[in-house]
Amino acid sequence: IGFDKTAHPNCSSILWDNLARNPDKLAVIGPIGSLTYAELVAEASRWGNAFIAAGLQRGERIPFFLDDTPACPAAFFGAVRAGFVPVLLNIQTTPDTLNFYLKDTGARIALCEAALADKFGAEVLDGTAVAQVVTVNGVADGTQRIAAVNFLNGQPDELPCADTGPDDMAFWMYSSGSTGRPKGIVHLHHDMAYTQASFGKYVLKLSKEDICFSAPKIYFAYGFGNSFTFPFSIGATTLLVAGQPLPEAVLDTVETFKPTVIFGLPTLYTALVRASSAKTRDLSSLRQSMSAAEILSEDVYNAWKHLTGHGPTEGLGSTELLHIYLSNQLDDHRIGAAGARVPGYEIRLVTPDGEPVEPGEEGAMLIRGHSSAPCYWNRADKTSETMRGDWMATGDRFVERDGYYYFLGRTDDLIKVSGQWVWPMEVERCLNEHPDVHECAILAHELEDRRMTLRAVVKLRDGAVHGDVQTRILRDYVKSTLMPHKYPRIIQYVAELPKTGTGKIDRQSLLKLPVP
Ligand code: 3SK
Repeated sequence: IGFDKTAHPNCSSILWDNLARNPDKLAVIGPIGSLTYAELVAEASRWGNAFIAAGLQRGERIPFFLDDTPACPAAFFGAVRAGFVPVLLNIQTTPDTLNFYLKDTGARIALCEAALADKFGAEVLDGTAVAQVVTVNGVADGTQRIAAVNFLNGQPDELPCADTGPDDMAFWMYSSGSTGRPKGIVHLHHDMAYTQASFGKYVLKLSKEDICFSAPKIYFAYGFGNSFTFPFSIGATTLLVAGQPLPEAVLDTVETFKPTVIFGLPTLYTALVRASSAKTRDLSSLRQSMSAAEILSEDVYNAWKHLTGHGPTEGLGSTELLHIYLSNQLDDHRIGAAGARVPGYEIRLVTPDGEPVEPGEEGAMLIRGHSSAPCYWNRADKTSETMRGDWMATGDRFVERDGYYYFLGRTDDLIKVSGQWVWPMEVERCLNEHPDVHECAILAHELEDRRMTLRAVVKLRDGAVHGDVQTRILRDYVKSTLMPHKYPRIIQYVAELPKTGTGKIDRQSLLKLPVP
């Protein structure tokens, strides 16, 4: 793809290049307000200057606990231009994991939505180096809190670029891991430009007139590319909407702001086509829809095509690679395939010994491309397992037919639910702590439409009564203790869990248990 990484010493140029190109064009629109490129650059400069004034040193991490509003790109691009390292955090993170993130990043300053400031209580800050929490989109009481308006007050609206290089650390995201402890995925300054030079240029093909709307949030790598990298790289507009992307709200947003390109997951498209108002909505602004992370069912594909005139284009990516490396083309959809190799990425399917498989045989997928994270922060063990030289082990098993890759399953225990990885053992531990549960096992369950969900097989304690009420209690317990997407959609009760000869839960026989 002829990518010259030396041309990308600091990823803020993705935004700043628009100053010369189209300063008065709308960069961001949405319910909170809009900003032209000139206004967004000025705001980003204030953020960068404020971080410098706060005494941060080059390379220091800044956790972002932010929803999708104009403040997010402003703070992100200001931070990276000034040489700091934003760490994009899922705003549904539980307090103990948030405490882990704050410690792992070693951060002294964190950003937080004012409406979520309660999440930064004393127990979350305990043992961390965080001395200041900057609240965005409002003011919140509390010690160590400062509202963004005050933090930015008086800061200049121009910001010279720090002397970074293409291979310097630019930003992080966290990914769940099969040990339960999340891993900080380190991305470099040239990585965003690489995803634009590959997926952006060869598949997405946005025009300057496009308005992009990503239901997945910026703190997911998928949303990050959709809302930041691709629209800003070519001077298009991004539509940022805070709050949960519930189906009726998403349909309202499409009617009100008229995006031309929508990005979602199969879960969203399924909910949208089933929404009671879907057929009466004006979706005519949409010329293109993208779906990723999981397999989309043919029924949902067809129903969306019926509503909008086009089916979603499917792709698959990973946070480690920053965006999509397998994709269908806008005018060539293979339903059921994750897609073909995106130019700029090399793919190998290998046996458990690392040997290339024969054509048509299944294998574990390795990917190579210049948007690849070099390491997990402070996790040499996990880094060497996953990052093998310049190849990345994705943990997915695939078979290739006619250049298209078909997903067969994982090489580890992780299950992707609503586009996010879940470690079944974490959910098992959580359910086992509920006073009504004697023991349980969590299994992957594929829905008819091919999305994955979790199924719990539970033996209750003596005296606990199974039924709908118990099921609701256990689901709510997981939702509130872990994160909402980790709840088991199916819970079935058994008198005994089958065991292997060594006394372990016999998962093979549980797989044969009929699902109610
Ligand atoms: O397929 C995914 O899960 C993914 C992850 C990160 C970035 C982009 C995508 C589509």
